[in-house]
Amino acid sequence: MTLAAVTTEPGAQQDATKGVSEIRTFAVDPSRKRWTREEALALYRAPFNDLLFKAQSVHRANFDPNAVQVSRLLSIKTGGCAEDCGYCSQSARNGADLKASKLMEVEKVVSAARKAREAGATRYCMGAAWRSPKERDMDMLLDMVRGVKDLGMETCMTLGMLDVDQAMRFKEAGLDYYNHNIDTSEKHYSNIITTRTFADRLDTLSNVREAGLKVCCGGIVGLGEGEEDRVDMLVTLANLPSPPDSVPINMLIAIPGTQLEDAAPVNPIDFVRTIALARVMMPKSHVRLSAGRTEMSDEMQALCFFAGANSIFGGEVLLTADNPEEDHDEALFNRLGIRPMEQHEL
Ligand code: SAM
Ligand code: DTB
Ligand code: SF4
Repeated sequence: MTLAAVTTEPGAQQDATKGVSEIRTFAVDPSRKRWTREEALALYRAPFNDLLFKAQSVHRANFDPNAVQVSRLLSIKTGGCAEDCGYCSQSARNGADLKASKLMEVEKVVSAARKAREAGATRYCMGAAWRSPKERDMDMLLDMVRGVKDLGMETCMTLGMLDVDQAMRFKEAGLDYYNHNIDTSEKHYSNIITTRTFADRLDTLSNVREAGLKVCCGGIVGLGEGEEDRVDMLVTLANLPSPPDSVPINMLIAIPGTQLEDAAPVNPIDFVRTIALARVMMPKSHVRLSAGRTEMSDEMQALCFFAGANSIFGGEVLLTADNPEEDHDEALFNRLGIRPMEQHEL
């Protein structure tokens, strides 16, 4: 039995550190639908209008269709990462033109968060180019969480792999979300990353959930995957013991010097189908239209919102790559009659 098969069992998730015989159980909603690959693939391949109608109907049953949550990202430690993710500018193992920097000071992080709050962001996501955080950095990281939380914002971190103890310490400091993406299907994973496994990713997700943190987990479209891989990735996410609270769907930003610099561009209709499928399969999650918006037309983004995306990253940089200008996003929201979600609505 593969790990993905184990994790699709209701209420059970394998803990790779304990072996197959010891299974951690979680409280799960027994009425929750379990997705098969066949059902999900049939939806992905349905006539576009049928898929979008379904996605918009599910969206309206669960959310205000005209409100979009805005998160803001900050790279608190950039570049020099030991992992070999084939898409990432920050891996020390690729040839991307990027200056590495050390961990930012706490005060600078908190003052950047304050500015983001003034610009309308409700969630602040701090990212570090690490395989996992080191003990020597924990005190500063915990202070960052406390400082941003004190501003009244939701806090999110993405720092690589965490053990349960680290996850619990973040929870105690006031961390709301932990972002840790599975990125693609289990089958395609080793074509993109070799320094860790899909099972490692699931293990951190389980540790994060066990600590009571909310999970932000999604992936990337455009890694040379087939439609089955996109669907399998969403089946894994939807069948987790609880679906992720936030599901970021990134479109690959092909960065010169990385393994995927020449990856074929993603067909916009296929990207919208992926968003729609995520919305139908994870009706109560925030689906985030994440990286890659600078390459999307306004019309494509509008279709993504119609398909059920209800979160974006605001601000003119993501971690290292460009994001649309804030004026452009404001004008797009106005033209579409979309309003930024307020803190109390989250
Ligand atoms: N190092 C941590 C980790 O890998 O979990 C946190 C930061 S990492 C940059 C966060 C996520 O950003 C990745 O999992 C991936 O999904 C996304 N990402 C990174 N580079 C990207 C790119 N060039 N295009 C699209 N998404 C990207
Ligand atoms: C996610 O899924 N996308 C964000 C966030 N989670 C951490 C990161 C996107 C990074 C895009 C490439 C860059 O800025 O280097
Ligand atoms: Fe490192 Fe994260 Fe980039 Fe992978 S995605 S190279 S782990 S920063």
